[in-house]
Amino acid sequence: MSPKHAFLLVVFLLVAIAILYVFYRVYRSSLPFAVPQGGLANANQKRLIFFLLLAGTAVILSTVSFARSPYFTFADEDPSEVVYVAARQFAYVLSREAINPQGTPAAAEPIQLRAGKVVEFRVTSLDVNHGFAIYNDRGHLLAQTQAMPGYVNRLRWKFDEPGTYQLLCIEFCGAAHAYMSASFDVISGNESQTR
Ligand SMILES: [Cu+2]
Repeated sequence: MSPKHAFLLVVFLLVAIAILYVFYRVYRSSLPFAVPQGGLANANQKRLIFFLLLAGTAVILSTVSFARSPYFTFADEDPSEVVYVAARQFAYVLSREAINPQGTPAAAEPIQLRAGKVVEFRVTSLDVNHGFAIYNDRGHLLAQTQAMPGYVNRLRWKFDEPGTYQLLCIEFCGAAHAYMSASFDVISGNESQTR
């Protein structure tokens, strides 16, 4: 068993034990009420400690996770390229020019980006909510945002490797949702850009 699988197994077992414990406590709480030793004051004190611990855990987890929020990724770097994205059932329109949601649907143009440069995607939807998820050629999700009608969500990303990247919809949007995809190329930062 690889270390990664062993780690997953341990996490799974810990979660399973936690779930069993919750079920056990729920079962116990259904038994006739017994006055705790030390009376109700003791129980209230336990409850207070429990909630203080819970609040402390929430503060620690929020502090750790908010600092890694993708909203702040490349926030202090100006994008060198902007790509406008309009999602609709069941395709993406990618364009270098702003897309007017009320206008005639723009034709998708092939997009070529440069590696090592910050690009900003301005993502909207022409109909319902869609996902806008960027995958590399190994099928790893790199970044994602929602495509929402009436809103423009900005997603900044820097591609480290040249290659073909795939866009997939990860928000269920209708019958052909599973086939909603598009792709764009990232070329090495040194090559001259052709459009
Ligand atoms: Cu979809």
